[in-house]
Amino acid sequence: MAKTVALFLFVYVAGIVAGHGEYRGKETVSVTATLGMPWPMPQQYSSTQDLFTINRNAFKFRATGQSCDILESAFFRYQTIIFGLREEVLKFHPKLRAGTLTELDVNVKNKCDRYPYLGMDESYNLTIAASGAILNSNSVWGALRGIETFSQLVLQQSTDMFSVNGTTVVDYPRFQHRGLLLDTSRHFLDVTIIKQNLLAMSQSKFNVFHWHIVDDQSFPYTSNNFPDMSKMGGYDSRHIYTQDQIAEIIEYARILGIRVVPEFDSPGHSQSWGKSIKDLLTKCYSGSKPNGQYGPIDPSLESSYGFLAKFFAEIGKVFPDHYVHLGGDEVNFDCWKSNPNITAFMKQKNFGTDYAKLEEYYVQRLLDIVSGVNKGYMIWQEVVDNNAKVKPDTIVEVWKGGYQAEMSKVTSLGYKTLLSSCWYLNYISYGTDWPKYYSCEPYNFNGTAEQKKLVIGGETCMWGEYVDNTNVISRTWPRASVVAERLWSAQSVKDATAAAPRLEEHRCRMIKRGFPAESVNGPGYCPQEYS
Ligand code: CP6
Repeated sequence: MAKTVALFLFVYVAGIVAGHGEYRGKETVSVTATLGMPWPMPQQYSSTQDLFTINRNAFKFRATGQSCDILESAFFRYQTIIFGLREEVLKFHPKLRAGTLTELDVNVKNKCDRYPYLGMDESYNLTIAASGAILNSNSVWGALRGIETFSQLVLQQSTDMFSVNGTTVVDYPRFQHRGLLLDTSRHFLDVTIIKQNLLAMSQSKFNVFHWHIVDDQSFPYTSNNFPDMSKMGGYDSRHIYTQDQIAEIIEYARILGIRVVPEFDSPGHSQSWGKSIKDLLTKCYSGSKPNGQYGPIDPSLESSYGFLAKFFAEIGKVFPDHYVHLGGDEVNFDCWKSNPNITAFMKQKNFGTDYAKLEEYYVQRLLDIVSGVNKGYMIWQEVVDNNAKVKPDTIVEVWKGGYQAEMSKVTSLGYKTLLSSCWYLNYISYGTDWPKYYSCEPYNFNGTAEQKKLVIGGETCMWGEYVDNTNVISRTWPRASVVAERLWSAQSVKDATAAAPRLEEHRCRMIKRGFPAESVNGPGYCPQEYS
């Protein structure tokens, strides 16, 4: 089933990994796609030579266990994804026909949950044999993952005829949190683009959309309690998300089994908040006078916490996921240092000149506010680096370089940990860069088995400084899929040379399904180019 990989690829990829991936024009880099192989690789996967034909006019999905809107909509969606696409006629081998397939029985044991959540059961078993095609799962989430796998195994043979090989799959994710971050502050992203990205995520089995919705540059979140925040903090009146649009995105994600975790980053990265909320940001001083510049949120004023309590009470209601990301990264102390009121506050609190203590004080109060509205929180690593004592169920996201030492430290403190350091998709360079993402292993740090258990997954990040509606999908995909496989598949699935032909098929499949996924393996072509 697997096809050839040009010999040069290995040399080329090895060169890149070794850090000298310069252009050498004479090489023919070409990867031939596999046919009907899944991405990410299931935990156990085997296929036979038996070929079952499927007539698209006769095939249907059938719920033989629990069902609900999530499953019904998956049936509808995949009917189109598998059968409703442009024709692609492949070589057909009628002699190998082992029978016909007219349905996939989807047998969900437990009643559907309304929303996906951290630790949901995504396991499933899929069998395609002469006795029939059956997908078994405990939860509807497992059924979603299994139907996606099934859709990847089906190939088109002629206008109405499709085929699938005899297959046995036993599958479950290695990590329970498999996230992708998009930043809608540096550039606004349209609702349609966010939805398209969510659909792409579901097809690589990602389950968390980390929505870095606001930052210094703009505040596109339309608040019910503080409507001026987007009026004055948004780029303009069209580059904002209404409450209806936010609900639409959360609903679209729910149907795909994807959690939406919003990030409201503070006390740094919050310049746009200050456009509307009076006295929220610290006034920076030159000498004895405010100089018109603003710094992080002012931790010395009670009014700041009054605002935060009201704001996060709303966020707690608008976003159904248990977790909110509270940021806490890259807090610059210079402005705090310049402000005499802050100096007086530091003195009163006995912080000396340790501004990390001031930051810790702020974060502590923010965390108390957010747990007060019954939410769990995620934070960037700096919060822990600055010694803030956070709730035991806090999730710490490691993003800086030298992640091994940080993972050791954070897990030794007993916190659940996410890795993102090595999966920054915003970095781009000439050539094939995905093996670098593929080779990053979350367990690759010094720690006990107990510590390793605290690693609940990771996130790949597409920061928004240099992406907008025109290029975010193509720059994110299929590079993000590489991280999806690291987070879903067995630890032993790590050979980039072996993965390349399957990734090539995955990218071509994305193109066939309408995503402008960029070329990642060098010269070649897809049977169905995007147009
Ligand atoms: N914005 C915020 C960013 C980044 C972070 N936080 C960032 C830092 C370095 C790189 C990319 C993004 N743009 N709020 C760090 C978590 Cl390379």
